[in-house]
Amino acid sequence: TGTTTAPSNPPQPSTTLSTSRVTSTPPTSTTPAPGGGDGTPSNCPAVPDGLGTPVSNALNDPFTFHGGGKVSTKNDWACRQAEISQLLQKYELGTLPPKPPSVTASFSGSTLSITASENGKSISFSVTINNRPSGSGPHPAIINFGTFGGLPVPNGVASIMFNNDDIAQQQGQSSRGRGKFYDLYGSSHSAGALTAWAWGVSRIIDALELTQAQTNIDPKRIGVTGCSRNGKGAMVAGALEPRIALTLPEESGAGGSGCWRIAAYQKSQGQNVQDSTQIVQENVWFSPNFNNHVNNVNALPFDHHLLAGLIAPRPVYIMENSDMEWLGKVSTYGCMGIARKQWEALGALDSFGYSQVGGNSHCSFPSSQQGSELNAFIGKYLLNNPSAGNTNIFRSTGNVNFNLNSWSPWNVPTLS
Ligand code: MCU
Repeated sequence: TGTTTAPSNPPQPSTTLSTSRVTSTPPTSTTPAPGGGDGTPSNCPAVPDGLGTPVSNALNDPFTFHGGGKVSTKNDWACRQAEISQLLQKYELGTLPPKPPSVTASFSGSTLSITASENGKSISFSVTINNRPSGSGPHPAIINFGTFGGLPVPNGVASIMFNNDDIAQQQGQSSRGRGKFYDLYGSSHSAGALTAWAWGVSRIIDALELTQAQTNIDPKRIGVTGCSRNGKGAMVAGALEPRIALTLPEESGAGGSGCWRIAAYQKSQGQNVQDSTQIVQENVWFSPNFNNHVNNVNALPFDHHLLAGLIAPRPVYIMENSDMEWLGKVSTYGCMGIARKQWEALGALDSFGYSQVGGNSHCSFPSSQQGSELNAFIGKYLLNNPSAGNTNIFRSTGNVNFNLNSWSPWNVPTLS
């Protein structure tokens, strides 16, 4: 057993939803930018108030700032990611709190116990680390949300079992504000369950950083996965936590890898697709603030291609199911086909995979995605094997009829 206490927090850039400047001072440490993005932005343009110009029958331009300026460098991209994260938190996800002043952890048997304290309140939760590889290490691990589905994880990679419902419940409307996140931050905190779970993932990584000598798990090689509602959680965790090395959302559908505008368009054509108006009735995945926008998603300054873009250029492999439109056959294909252009702009197409197949029931992982796709991503990005296979993947076996270019009427720059 080892017990380690976090050193007192270095000053961190604010994650509040200030609309003045993302940050006006140069970075003071190598702490990753909170709220998404791989770099610490410097000299970012101010984010104007308001929703901006509506975008209809197309997805928002990733490469134009909310205030109208163009994104032309990788540093601009880090600024744009910080801006997109702010906008997503403000209008859809709710606020992601920064790391609490005290995070402590201990590891015993296979249980990693975590305590986070702030403002005189404390919460504790634990995760189980299964299949810890023997041998020198440190070894990579995949954080697995909840109980739906689950991926076949190859040898050499541990599985960290995360009971996300313990952090934020998802049992319909009555579970709003319930769970340990809300015990710490108050039941009327703006964060929806997806954001609360991402906060929990960040605390797991904090704990892995504190206990590496005991766990022999490498906090720099952590993947995250979950299926369906928990796939939405995996996607949001990968987007909001830049320490996630590999994001593996399984059948996340609407609210994950699907785009609101595409679903709204399909619904107008009479298709039975999950859309924004339905999803906020069904559950508490999003902030209550999102309710104000679900009837007019064209007004939003983002869609979920930009949520995915918070991951770029880090690696992501998105698995979807072509058998039911409800699960986002078209809305995820179109959304992620356009999201992919962000990895293209960054010269990182080897880090982007979208694979949609059918014939498997919801959340039962199909073997057709295992050998040459999932194993290639895990091999290359968690097991450090550069020859693990091709990871530049965009495919559907579902004969999807969707015009990616007409829905993305903007240029893709080469970001230097
Ligand atoms: C695909 O994820 C959800 C979906 O959004 C819901 O509408 C449906 O009820 O449940 C799916 C799920 O989480 O299945 C386990």
